[in-house]
Amino acid sequence: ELQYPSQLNCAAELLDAAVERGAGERIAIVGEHESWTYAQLQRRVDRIAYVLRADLGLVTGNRVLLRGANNPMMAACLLAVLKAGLIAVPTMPLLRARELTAIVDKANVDAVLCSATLRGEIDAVSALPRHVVTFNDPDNPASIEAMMARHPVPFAAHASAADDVCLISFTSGTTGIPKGTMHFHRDVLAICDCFPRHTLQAREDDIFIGTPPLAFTFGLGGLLLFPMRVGAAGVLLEKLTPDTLLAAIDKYRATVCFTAPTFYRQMAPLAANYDLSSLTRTVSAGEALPLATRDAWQAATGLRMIDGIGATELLHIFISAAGDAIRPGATGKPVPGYQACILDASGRQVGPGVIGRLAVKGPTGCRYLADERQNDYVSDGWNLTGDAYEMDADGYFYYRSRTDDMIISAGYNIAGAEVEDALLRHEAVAECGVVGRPCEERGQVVEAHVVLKPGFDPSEALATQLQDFVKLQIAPYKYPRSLRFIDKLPRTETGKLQRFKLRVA
Ligand code: 3UK
Repeated sequence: ELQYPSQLNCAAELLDAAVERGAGERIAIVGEHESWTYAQLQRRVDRIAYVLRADLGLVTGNRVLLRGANNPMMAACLLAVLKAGLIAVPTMPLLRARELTAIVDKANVDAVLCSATLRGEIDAVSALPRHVVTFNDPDNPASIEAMMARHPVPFAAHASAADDVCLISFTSGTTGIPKGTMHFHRDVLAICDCFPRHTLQAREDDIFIGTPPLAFTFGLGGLLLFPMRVGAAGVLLEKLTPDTLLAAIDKYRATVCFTAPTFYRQMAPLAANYDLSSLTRTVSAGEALPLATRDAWQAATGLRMIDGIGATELLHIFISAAGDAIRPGATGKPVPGYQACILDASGRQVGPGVIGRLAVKGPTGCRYLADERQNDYVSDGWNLTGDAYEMDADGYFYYRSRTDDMIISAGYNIAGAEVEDALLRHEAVAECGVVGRPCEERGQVVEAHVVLKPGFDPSEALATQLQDFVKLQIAPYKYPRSLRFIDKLPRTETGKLQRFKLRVA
């Protein structure tokens, strides 16, 4: 059981506590153009907190929309919002005015802090709040940087309650309207005290790196909160590609990497071109990790991938395994602090070997902001993530599919992920997505959308070869009766395959 005092400000706990513990001169954040020690970060955060309170006149509980790529000022603004007792509403850099308008409206945003380069889309938002201020904009006299310079340090952290909301995180939403999820100050600390402590065993000398945006809780935890909790460093980089991430791991001697399975899949064949000897833990989340990808990454780097399932609703990873506890094919076991079980359609717990709905309970949980879907996600204190999972006799959890993506063909239940894994083992396949397409005769037919590696061209013969290849590896009834070649898979900004787009493609 995690215990926190009833009065708690998570930013003070992460930042001021680190400095008090003597981490002041250690590097907290590394950016493309600068790196800041904990003491430097603290001074910036304090000055920004004054700007928010004194210059913008924001009061406790006001909501501040944040918009920026992964860089040190974005991190400082986020921490300042929390430290000042305001509520952070981070938004994904690629969102357009229409989506931002929905968020401004739904979250009742009182102020916008926006990186100068992303200002354009904000100006197109209808019904903007009174304050829109830019950062990473030092030459502008109205920027945060200009206002900061006029304020002293220290800023005394706002005395928040442990269960005051401090973060509203919007789901990436593969379908439908984005949902805002509310999290407390104690939730922010709870995620730091679960996965990184028990599974990663994060240490002060770790250097965290990766791709997920800070506006995605995967990145917020992995690149900012987790390193700060132990006095380690987080590397924040904009616009990463598989090659530039590998180069950055090499350059900064990173020890812990966070990214999605696709990125590892693309990095594996390039890994030999870099010195990755500093890396000791690599975390894959956001989507199912195919065994083929786990194997390719391990063959290329010698590292056993740490798979972990997380969700915006639960803030971060709640099932995972590292080191000798890794069981290939399984996501892992509940992270200490969390419980998980599998439920059947009527909500009864099922035993090992039966596929059902994953249910999770722990120190964090789903609180939708004004959304009637709350009761679909939380039932009897258990969070229903919408994933079909299976447990084994040793308590390991195996991902099968999203509950609404299970393919039912001629009476058989088929998990698309299993077919994808089989296809990914073929030398010609770079990426693939397998979905159920409606069909008179079978209800649904298994359909594969395949992106080929450079040097391979689409043909009838190759399609047949891929179909036969699948039949050799898994039960033949699961093979994709329909197979299409495409140039690129549709993905969300968080790297998730948008299966609904494939079904109508
Ligand atoms: C899927 C996985 C299989 C799963 C997230 C780490 O992805 C995150 O949050 P989202 O709200 O999506 C949640 C859904 O994504 N998923 C995530 N990880 C895995 N499926 N294996 C995995 N390892 O459907 C889940 O319900 O975007 C991930 C940390 C924080 C996060 N917010």
